[in-house]
Amino acid sequence: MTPKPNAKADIPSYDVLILGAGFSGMYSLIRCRELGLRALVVERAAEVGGTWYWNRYPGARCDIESVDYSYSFSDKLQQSWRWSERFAAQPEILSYAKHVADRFDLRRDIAFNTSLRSAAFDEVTDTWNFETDAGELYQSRFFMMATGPLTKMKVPDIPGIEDFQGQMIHTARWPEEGCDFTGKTVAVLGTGSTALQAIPRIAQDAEHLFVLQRTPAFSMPARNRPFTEAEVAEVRRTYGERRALARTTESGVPVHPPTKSAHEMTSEERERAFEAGWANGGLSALSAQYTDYFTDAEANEFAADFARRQIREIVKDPVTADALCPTDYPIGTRRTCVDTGYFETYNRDNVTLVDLRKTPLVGFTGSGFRTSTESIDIDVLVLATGFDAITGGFTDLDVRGVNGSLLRESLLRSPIVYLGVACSGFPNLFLVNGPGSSAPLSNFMTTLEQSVEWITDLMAHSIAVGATRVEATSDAQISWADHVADSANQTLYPRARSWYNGDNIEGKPRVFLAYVGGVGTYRKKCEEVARSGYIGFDINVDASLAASAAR
Ligand code: NA7
Repeated sequence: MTPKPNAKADIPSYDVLILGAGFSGMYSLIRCRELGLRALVVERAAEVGGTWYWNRYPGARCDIESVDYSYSFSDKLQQSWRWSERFAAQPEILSYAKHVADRFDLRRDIAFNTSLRSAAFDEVTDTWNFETDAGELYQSRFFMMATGPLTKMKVPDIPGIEDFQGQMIHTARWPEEGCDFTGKTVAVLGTGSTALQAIPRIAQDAEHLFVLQRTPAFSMPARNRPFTEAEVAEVRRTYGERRALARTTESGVPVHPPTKSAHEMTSEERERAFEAGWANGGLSALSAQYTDYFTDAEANEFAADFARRQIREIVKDPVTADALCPTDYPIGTRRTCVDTGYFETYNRDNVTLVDLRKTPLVGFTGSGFRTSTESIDIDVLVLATGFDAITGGFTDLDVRGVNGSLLRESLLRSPIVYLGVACSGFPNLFLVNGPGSSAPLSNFMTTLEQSVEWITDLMAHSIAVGATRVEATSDAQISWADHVADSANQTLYPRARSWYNGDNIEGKPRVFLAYVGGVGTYRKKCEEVARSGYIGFDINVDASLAASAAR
């Protein structure tokens, strides 16, 4: 397409421009089509899949059960897709995304290999104007940022890192052809969810693996296994009920919540519950056992103590086991990991844990890394250092709203947007599962469907009433941010340094970025706002459009 900067009439124009062809963006396109809205998706990758396109490091897999980490909007789709395992690996999830793209013929409305450089709201025409890196121009009435919470990778600023002459790979940009570790000395920097999945796999092939750990992680065993035909049949039979329940729970998975406090259980009862949870595995192996896991320090410590005992039982070397035991934050307040054989990996002769709290990382050299006590040569450095989470996908791009104000600056001042979807000063812009939504603490597939449906309903409503401009009020945004903060402060979450609080990115304000009220409560609050005629939004009706919409 030839850009024609001065010929606005020739600029391709849409009702909605959707940024990102991950699961949120794909469903946004499907919903827009259903509502008769002309939509274009802009995607920097060559394929659909979003986070599952980029994060193809060894061991990458979902830590929500696959039958629940999938779209629920089409019964035909969920009845026809067969997940092979309890927790699907990245290639299978990417195949699923491609299958959805084929089945719903999505690619014809997706501009792949296209990066937006800027988006600017035109206050005269109430439209968004876009420019891509290649200089192409687009315009649209609405702009949906479906950029995902784990998009902008974090590359740590560590002295000498740019001097390292070996191979350096960030897990979120794994080479498509893979990486052969045979005969190589490898260092993995980081021990979050990503590293815990990758480390056991890398250790199998590497000559030697050094794990550079600053903060140890709590991790639950996945107990992953293939699905039997009987299980598949049962899930298909009960899919409707599973999905309905998932939409009402705190975490967006179909599990009935616990009813008892930890203090209403004897220590034997708690131990039995933990043992059963640990044997079954999965993210909520311990957290699902009682009601006050995230709110009561003593109740939380019961579970933390159990998890630490499991580490000490698995890891043979007591010094290593000790270093792997988290002690300075409540369990669950940093994202709990789910692993397959992570702690067992430290019993291998070719794996060394480098405890950066005891021997801090001084920096990198041309040939390896240096701590306060030693220098080690390595061939490959794997950065499993995470993301500028939740806000990074929204602040990366130059987005200008009313009076040319920058979204990046607005989110730096006050990161929580109204209902997690709309930011005052940025009319007709919607953030799918943005800061202040329940998404980061939940099954993302459940929350993205809710978010996309709610946003597209609001767009359809504004078109129906003849509005050209929809904008969250500043008062509504502030009061939602207060509610999000009050809710977080009633839990243990703020006690940990974590990406939930923006702690992992220098200069980011310390604000709890997710709504802890849970998926079901969040959904109800959003529904109430819609029922009220979208209280908290200014919806400017153009009289002539209203008349034509009514005809
Ligand atoms: P995380 O969970 O943010 O983990 C990043 C890891 O990298 C964590 O252990 C960090 O240690 C470590 N890190 C980052 N920077 C440094 C520096 N400068 N020095 C030493 N160590 C560092 O990212 P993941 O990709 O594992 O997981 C993200 C989400 O993806 C996950 O929660 C799931 O929802 C899926 P730190 O904690 O800062 O001490």
